[in-house]
Formats: sequence, C-alpha cells, structure tokens
Amino acid sequence: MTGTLPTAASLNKFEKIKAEKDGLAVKAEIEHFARIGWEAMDEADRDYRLKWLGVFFRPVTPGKFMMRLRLPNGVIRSEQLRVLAEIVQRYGEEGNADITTRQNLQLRGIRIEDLPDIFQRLHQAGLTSVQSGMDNVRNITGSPVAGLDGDELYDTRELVQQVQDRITNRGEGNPAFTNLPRKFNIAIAGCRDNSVHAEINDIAFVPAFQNEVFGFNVLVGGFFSAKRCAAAIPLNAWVPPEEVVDLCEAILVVYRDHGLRANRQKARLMWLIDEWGLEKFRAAVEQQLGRPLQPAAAKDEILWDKRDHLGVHKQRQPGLNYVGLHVPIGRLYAPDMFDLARLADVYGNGELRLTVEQNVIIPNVPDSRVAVLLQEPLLQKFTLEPGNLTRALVSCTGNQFCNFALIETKNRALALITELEAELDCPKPVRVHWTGCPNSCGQPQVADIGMMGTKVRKDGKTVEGVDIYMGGKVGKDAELGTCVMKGIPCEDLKPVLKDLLTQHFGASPRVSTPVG
Ligand code: SRM
Ligand code: SF4
Repeated sequence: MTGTLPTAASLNKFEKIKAEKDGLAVKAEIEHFARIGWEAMDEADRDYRLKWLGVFFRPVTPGKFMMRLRLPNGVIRSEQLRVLAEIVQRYGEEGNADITTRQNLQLRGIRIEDLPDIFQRLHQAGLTSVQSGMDNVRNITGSPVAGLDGDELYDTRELVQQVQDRITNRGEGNPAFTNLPRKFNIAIAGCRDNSVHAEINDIAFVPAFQNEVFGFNVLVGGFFSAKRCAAAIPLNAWVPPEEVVDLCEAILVVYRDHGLRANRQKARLMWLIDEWGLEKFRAAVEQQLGRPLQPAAAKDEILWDKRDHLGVHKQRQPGLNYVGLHVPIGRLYAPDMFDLARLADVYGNGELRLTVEQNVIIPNVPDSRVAVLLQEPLLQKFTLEPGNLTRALVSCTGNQFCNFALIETKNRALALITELEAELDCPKPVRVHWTGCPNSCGQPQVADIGMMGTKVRKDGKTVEGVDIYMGGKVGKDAELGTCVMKGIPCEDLKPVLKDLLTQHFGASPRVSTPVG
C-alpha cells in the first residue's frame, strides 16, 4: 500500500484494528469463538472483525447477533430462503429477517455457538455473508427484474455476480480487498428506470450506447454519511460489459492504496476525488487498468421514472409473469420465509428477487397460475396493490436493533402510514422513507418525504423526533432531497405529514360512509 497512510501513532481506532489483525483472520477462529461464547471474546474481534464475515454484534441485544448476507442482484432461490428460514426459526420470535435497502437479507437473533453450523449450511446452500460489513464492498445491486423485463437493455445478473466473485474470491473472502479506507457501494443498472439508485453508489454503471454498441457510462463517488451526502458524478468513461469487472477492480485498488484514512468522516471515495480532482483520479484508474478509458457516451439510457415492480407484470418470455409483493417495512418471520419459498416453487421456478424498496418479486409465474397465486393467504399480508402511501414505505432498522439509532423507525413508520392511509386519499404513490439517524441507511434523501431520526426538546424533556427531507427524485434525472423542516417531535408528526401530503401530493380526506 502506498500514498496517504497515516503513521502508526496517528491511526484512528478502525485503522488500528485492521492493522493489528486483518478482519478476515477471524474466519479461522469461528469454532473457538463458538466454544468460548461471546462474553469471553476479544472485543475487537467480537464488535468489529466479525463484520468481515457478515456477523454483527448488536449492543442493543447482546449475545444475539445480526448476520448480513450477500445476495448479488437481489436474487435468491427457494431452497436458499428455506435454509435462512430454518436458521432464524431456531430463535423463535427473536429470530427474523429484514430485506435491506441494498436488495439483501439480514438475519436476527444469531448466537455465536451456532456460527460453525450456520456457515456450513450457508456454504452448502451456495450463500455467503463474507465482507458484507465494515470497510468492504457491500452487496452489489442490479435491476430486480433483470432477465424478465421486456424493455431491459442488459441482464445485469451475471455481471453483478462476476464483480462479487472477483471482489470476494467467490465468496471465500479476498485479502486484496479486506482493508479499504471505508465501506464501498457498487450498482449496475440494466433497465431504463434506474431501479438501483445509481446516484448514491461509490461506483454506478448506467446503460449507454457508444457508436450503437451497448455498454455503461460510469458514475463515481456517490454516498451518504452523517456529515455529507453527495450524488455520484460522471467519471467521463464508457465501458462495454466485459470491462466492468476489471474497472471495478482498478477503482478499488486506487481507492485502497490512496484513499484518505486519517478521518473516517472523510474517507469515502468522493473525498479522494475531491482532493485529487477528477482528472487525476481518472488517470490513476487508467494507469491501474493498464489502458486508456473511452470517454463517456453522450447520453445514457435512463429515460423512465422509477418503477416499484409491485403487482402482476408480463415478462419478456411470452406466457410468464413476475409478481411483486409488498412486504411492509421489509420485515420477514420464519413462516413468511417458508411460505415465500413455497410460492416460488409452486407458482414460479423457485427463484425470488428482492428490491431496494425492501419488497419481494416472484418471477416466472405462468399466465395460467396467476389467478390461483392471487388467492394465496400470504398475499393478504404481502399484498400486490397496497395503498399509495403504504406501497412506497421504506425504513431502516432503527433502535430495535441498531445502537446508532436516535429513534424507533420500522414499527412507528408502519403504524403512522397505516393511520394516514386510512384518513387520506392520495391520488398517486408517495415514497416515504424513514431513517433512524443521519447515517441515512433508509435513504431519506431519495424519498418524496424522508424522515431522519433526531432528538428534540419538548416541554422540557428530550423526545424522539425527525428532520424532514423532501424533493428526492429517482429514476431519470435523479436528484437528492434536502432538509425542509427540523426537529419535529414524532408525537406531533401526523398533522405535519397530513399537511405535506395535502399541499404537495394532492391528498384529500377520505369520505367516510355513514353507518346505518
Ligand atoms: Fe447502513 C451503518 C443498516 C444501507 C449508510 N447500517 C449501518 C449499521 C451497520 C450500523 C450498526 O452497526 O448498527 C446498521 C446495522 C443495523 C442493523 O442491525 O440492521 C446499518 N444499512 C443498514 C441497512 C440494514 C438498512 C436497512 O434497514 O435496509 C442497509 C443494509 C444494506 C446491505 O444489505 O448491505 C443499510 N447504509 C445503507 C445505505 C443505503 C445504500 O447502501 O443504498 C447507506 C447510505 C449509502 C452509503 O453508504 O453511501 C448506509 N450505514 C451507513 C453509514 C454511513 C456511511 C458513511 O460513509 O458514513 C453507516 C455508519 C458507518 O458506516 O460508520 C451505516
Ligand atoms: Fe442504524 Fe442509523 Fe443506519 Fe438506521 S440509519 S440502520 S439507525 S445506522
């Protein structure tokens, strides 16, 4: 490694932890950890290095860990989902799974003594959780309807898998990329509607034709953090699909070797681009790649508003449909997971897709099976046509499990939207996102109305509150929303939201039919 590494004495806490022992080293110690139990573990191993294996110590629920998988392009098969359901089932009510804002799954309630068995089961099922936390490349997102969408330009699944395989050494862990300066996000869009939020990734590939040849324009440096949020900027580069993996690797090597490491608040890729300027950064990437980059195509092919994929949709394959189910706030329990796996087997071909809106898609349902699928009891819970407020609700984890959280999010978000849905008639979907703290995992800046958790003083007491963001535009010409109101106590939020929905989104009170 070269460049801007600080001296040993000035390393920040996380750089020290990584310098003392590589995060992936704990892979060889899992049996040992299982024997001694979480309380006897070295704290740095337990609280941080385990995240290199996707295992997160939860200070809110000590002893019950979270496991974050990697599901490239959000694709999972029924037999894999069943393995995950069996794992969380062991923990009863405390075990569940959340669909994440990166098309991924996180399991709850995991105990350290079960890790050897869990890793073996994941391996047998072809699943991995490696390098899904801390200073690693996170789950790589791709179009959730890749290979299904009649209008798609490129099926991103194979490419996303190839990038993951290169970065993680086929899920076994790759020492070349275990010590990035900070977390790193990659997205590949293959459709016209930017269903992956390309603009908020450290590297994003968006479809674009160069001399009528299909490829991708490359955006870099998008990220959210407590101190700064930035939309990705054009690298002025176009690559054909077969050069995507090499380019990801080259950018990662440049970032690994030169990214800023002194201050974790200023370590994401955009800070390096700021410091160097785009031209120097681009030149360093070219040098690492060993060849010049072609300039960006004049325009990209993101021409549509973002779709949410809920409901029944015709596939490009005649006679087949994909069916998008709304999973309120992305929360799944073991019986839901078993049932989803069954539906995918009985009505589709066993495959399921996850979306960044924390929902599920069942692909490959023949025309003749759709009507019967719609009668399934699970579709009462995970509906196809939720109301216009509920359908686009997204929420991060919040204080039920996350110790950064300043407020409770998921349950509150769902309860409030249910009340608003009952009282207001909204003519079109409104994307409402909740995030429990300024880290912005729930992406309030991409929402029509985004709530960011904060603490507020009310009547001499500190209470849970939110700052409100508006103006997030997704799809074509995506833009980040900005903070429009600060410090609203959660208990006073309902009338504020009612006003916003009425004034800006055409909502009106529902007319109740008098009884009798
Ligand atoms: Fe996140 C940290 C949950 C997507 C920005 N995020 C955390 C931690 C790991 C904090 C912790 O250790 O408790 C949260 C785990 C809580 C838990 O128990 O679930 C957490 N982040 C999530 C998830 C689960 C939210 C969700 O409910 O969907 C998402 C998991 C995605 C995945 O599958 O990998 C999640 N986090 C995001 C996103 C959205 C995205 O990627 O599109 C962002 C903003 C985009 C970005 O990263 O640029 C995001 N998370 C953060 C940050 C701020 C990063 C920064 O540069 O400062 C932190 C804090 C940190 O890294 O220091 C963080
Ligand atoms: Fe936790 Fe904050 Fe991320 Fe929500 S936004 S999951 S509260 S770190």
